[in-house]
Amino acid sequence: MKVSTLLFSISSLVASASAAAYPVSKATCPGYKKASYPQVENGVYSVELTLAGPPCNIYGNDIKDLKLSITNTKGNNIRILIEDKDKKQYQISDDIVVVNRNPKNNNFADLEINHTVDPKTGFGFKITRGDEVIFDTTGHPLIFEDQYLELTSSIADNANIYGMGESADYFRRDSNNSTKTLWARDAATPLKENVYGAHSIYMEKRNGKFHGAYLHNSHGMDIVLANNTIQYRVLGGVIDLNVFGGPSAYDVINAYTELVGRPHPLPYWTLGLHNCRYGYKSIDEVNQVIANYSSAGIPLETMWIDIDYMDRTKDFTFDPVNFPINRVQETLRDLRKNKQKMVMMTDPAIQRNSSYAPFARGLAKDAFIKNADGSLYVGQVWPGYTTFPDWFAPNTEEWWHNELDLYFNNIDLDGMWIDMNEAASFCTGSCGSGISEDVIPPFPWKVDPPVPHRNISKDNTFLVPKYSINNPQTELSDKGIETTAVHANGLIDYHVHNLYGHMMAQTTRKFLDKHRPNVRPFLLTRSTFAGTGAYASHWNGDNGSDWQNLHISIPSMLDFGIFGIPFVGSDICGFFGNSTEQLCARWIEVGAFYPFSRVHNGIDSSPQELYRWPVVAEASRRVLNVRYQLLPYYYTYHSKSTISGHPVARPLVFEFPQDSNTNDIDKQFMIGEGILISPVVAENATTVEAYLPKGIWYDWYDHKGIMSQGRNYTLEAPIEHVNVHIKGGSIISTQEARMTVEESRASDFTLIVALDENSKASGDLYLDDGLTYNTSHTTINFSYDNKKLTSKGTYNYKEHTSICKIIILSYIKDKSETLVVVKENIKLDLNSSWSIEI
Ligand SMILES: *[C@@H]1O[C@H](CO)[C@@H](O)[C@H](O)[C@H]1NC(C)=O
Ligand SMILES: *[C@@H]1O[C@H](CO)[C@@H](O)[C@H](O)[C@H]1NC(C)=O
Ligand SMILES: *[C@@H]1O[C@H](CO)[C@@H](O)[C@H](O)[C@H]1NC(C)=O
Ligand SMILES: *[C@@H]1O[C@H](CO)[C@@H](O)[C@H](O)[C@H]1NC(C)=O
Ligand SMILES: *[C@@H]1O[C@H](CO)[C@@H](O)[C@H](O)[C@H]1NC(C)=O
Ligand SMILES: *[C@@H]1O[C@H](CO)[C@@H](O)[C@H](O)[C@H]1NC(C)=O
Ligand SMILES: *[C@@H]1O[C@H](CO)[C@@H](O)[C@H](O)[C@H]1NC(C)=O
Ligand SMILES: *[C@@H]1O[C@H](CO)[C@@H](O)[C@H](O)[C@H]1NC(C)=O
Ligand SMILES: *[C@@H]1O[C@H](CO)[C@@H](O)[C@H](O)[C@H]1NC(C)=O
Ligand SMILES: *[C@@H]1O[C@H](CO)[C@@H](O)[C@H](O)[C@H]1NC(C)=O
Ligand SMILES: *[C@@H]1O[C@H](CO)[C@@H](O)[C@H](O)[C@H]1NC(C)=O
Ligand SMILES: CC(=O)N[C@H]1CO[C@H](CO)[C@@H](O)[C@@H]1O
Repeated sequence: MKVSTLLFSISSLVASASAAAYPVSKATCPGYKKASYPQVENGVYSVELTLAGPPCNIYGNDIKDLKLSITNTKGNNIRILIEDKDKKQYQISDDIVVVNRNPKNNNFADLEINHTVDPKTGFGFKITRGDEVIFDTTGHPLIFEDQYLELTSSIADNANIYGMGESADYFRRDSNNSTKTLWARDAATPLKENVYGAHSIYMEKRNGKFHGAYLHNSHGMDIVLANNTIQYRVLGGVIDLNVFGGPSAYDVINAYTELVGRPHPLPYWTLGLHNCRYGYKSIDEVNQVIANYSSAGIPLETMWIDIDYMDRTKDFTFDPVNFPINRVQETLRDLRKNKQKMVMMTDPAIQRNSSYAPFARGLAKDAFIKNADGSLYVGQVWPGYTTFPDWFAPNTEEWWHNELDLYFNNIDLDGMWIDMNEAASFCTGSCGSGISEDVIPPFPWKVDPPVPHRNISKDNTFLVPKYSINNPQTELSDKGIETTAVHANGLIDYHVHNLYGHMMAQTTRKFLDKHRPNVRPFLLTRSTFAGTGAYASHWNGDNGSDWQNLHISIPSMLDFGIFGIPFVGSDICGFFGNSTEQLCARWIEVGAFYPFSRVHNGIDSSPQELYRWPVVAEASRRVLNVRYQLLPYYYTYHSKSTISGHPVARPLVFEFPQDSNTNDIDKQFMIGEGILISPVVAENATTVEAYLPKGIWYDWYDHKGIMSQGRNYTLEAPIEHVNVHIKGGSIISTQEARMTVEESRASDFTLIVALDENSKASGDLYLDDGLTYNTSHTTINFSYDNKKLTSKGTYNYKEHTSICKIIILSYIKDKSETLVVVKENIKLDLNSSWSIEI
């Protein structure tokens, strides 16, 4: 949601200053040498390392004695753990990120690791896949200090690098000169900078093959791409590096999500269209929006309410005048009657106010973050001076679950939205400490710009670390909980800042699982970390209503496919600023294909619900018609993601890795393997340059085929139209587009059989009740060959609908035209195998 825009101009000035602090003379760093005989125990190779010369102490104190452990997990995933021998450095515990160290599924690439000690640079290691070296630290001294780690590996010339974030950036990262900073931050998606989440996984494509690496570390870090290297500069902890051999992009993501957690299963209804805005003035306005979507014939599945419903923005309360609880309950009941849903927002910050029961109960349970002297840490968020739940404290879960239980007794929502969990705070430090509770904060709370900025002692290296990551704020603590704030176990926030949103999501999902046992919850979170996909989904935060953001929304979505959070999307039509009719039309033409498709808007922006402009309404009806027909297809890919992590929205380079023309493409994307979207993301354009990889591509609407050798095509794209193609060789399962997901799901199926050059096609369909965890399910593989359509599968779910139409598309090369055969008035069963001649 929101952010203080005021802070921007100030902070960007500071950014350049901190970047200039590097490089320093690393030449003095001695590296490490072996200090013991290697041991192999339970398949883990280990050896002690010791500093190979006098310490260099660049950004901290060199740690003399280390232990190296290498686990080669079935040839595909090598884990290299370099920790301090005394184990004093912070390591993420396995219950926070539930790592699976015993992978089952990954046995694709044969990785090998060799390590050496160079007389000049000391210990280094090399990981090879066959003849290829894919990770190589030799020649670059390892630096291991209490507050600074540095690990460097070589990358190819002009390397194809993807991943690392969260950051609004072009999909292929600039490998010659760029820095990805990992420090969760409440910022309005400034280009290339660090924002809400922290994901260190990157992937590199070389010669058509992918590999990747994930550094399991929660500290702030820069990952620098320059001089043919990738360099990790980390503010603490240990090196726990996991290298994945691929060789496909999906193999890497499979191995990564197997390690940190697979995406959670989704309730089917979440695939419908969502609408939200910050700034709805009353429940009456919300009701009007719901009605106006309906009368415009635009399917609205889920109505959202931002913090507006709260009483002076306090969690778990209702504004008695504008959002009285009984009226909100009534809206929920009405939505349910129409098979629609409702989601509302909850923030972590709790108003410090003894008369406010959630605070009083949290205090009694000792559930909040503290200052070093044991007093409460008090920052500022929407309701004024606030405390923050400490997810490390032993009673916090019980307290939070109780508050949620009381809240759900009032309003039994279909899903939850947790925001501001970086965790954002508008003032720097515990600014409410020492201020009496009787001081009534102004409402709505205005952000205090940090000018003049407070003076802090540079001697406290947890406030001002000697290595300054490229976080564009004056202090690391700006806009968030102070790095020296203390968690229950005595840990300061410096070490675990990036885990806050992840832990909140984990604890919140646990409640939702208890609240409706066996029903898959829906939870949306702003801040994420490695493995958050197992608990929650994500939207890309507070973007702007402009053309650049429309474009960047595509790579931002694709990044989260790598991060193991495939259910993702950006605010359709943009959050900050005023959208225009043209921009909003083009945006829904992209956004209708985001896995998570939600219109959202900022409080100061003019309204942009999809019915507001005639052109947008028409574009929405057309494109949502495509989306809703494709719901079974989307759902099938989401179900696959829970098993293999494979993303739903895919970059062309993952699907066509041998075709180097696809390396940079991030204005087009695929849904699954069979649907290509080529939208307009430029103002005033009425055509689009679309790259069609080698093969046959059928236009979604008129079925016209193109046989491409792999080149750009100029396609017509009038304002209400988005180009969608079906890849030859695919069988796409569709149902009818209706006003709700439930109605669509109950309609007849149509199979679109799009033949390739050999007149063959295949595709999958996954079916279950769309709601519970332990539902029985059916998986069907359709294939077409030699004029015969075959359905084979495992049928455990009793499906009540049937296939009532088949459309066969075949491109006739000699005539350069498409032959369309439609078979109607049929009824083919989805509960058993069959085969028919067509
Ligand atoms: C790596 O070490 C293995 C033995 O563990 C050896 O067979 C292989 O040749 C070495 N590879 C390289 C590239 O040095
Ligand atoms: C990388 O940057 C260097 C220095 O700025 C430049 O000389 C070189 O041409 C660049 N390489 C690529 C592939 O852009
Ligand atoms: C690298 O990028 C930074 C920040 O964008 C820029 O200031 C610098 O000039 C670039 N360096 C080279 C060698 O291109
Ligand atoms: C890359 O190498 C150049 C020349 O040695 C150096 O000035 C620059 O700082 C290096 N960049 C990084 C990020 O190490
Ligand atoms: C809903 O539509 C009605 C009728 O066009 C209009 O008067 C009202 O302002 C609209 N309200 C909202 C919130 O869109
Ligand atoms: C403190 O909480 C009580 C109970 O919710 C509320 O009536 C009061 O307005 C709150 N105080 C402030 C300063 O917001
Ligand atoms: C910071 O220190 C400077 C010089 O010591 C002083 O002039 C200034 O008022 C201080 N600022 C704050 C916010 O305390
Ligand atoms: C699983 O579903 C069945 C009904 O199909 C139900 O009886 C059972 O309690 C469910 N199990 C769990 C763990 O919820
Ligand atoms: C957006 O439009 C509103 C009127 O609806 C206007 O008050 C506001 O200034 C506009 N904002 C921008 C950023 O142009
Ligand atoms: C789009 O057209 C409008 C109206 O003619 C014009 O003002 C605007 O500059 C054009 N934008 C671009 C990017 O060409
Ligand atoms: C296709 O067009 C884009 C720009 O519209 C261009 O960047 C790209 O190089 C073109 N691809 C090919 C293969 O010509
Ligand atoms: C990538 C990008 O364009 N980000 C923009 C998102 O919107 C905010 C507010 O308009 C801008 O400040 C960012 O630059």
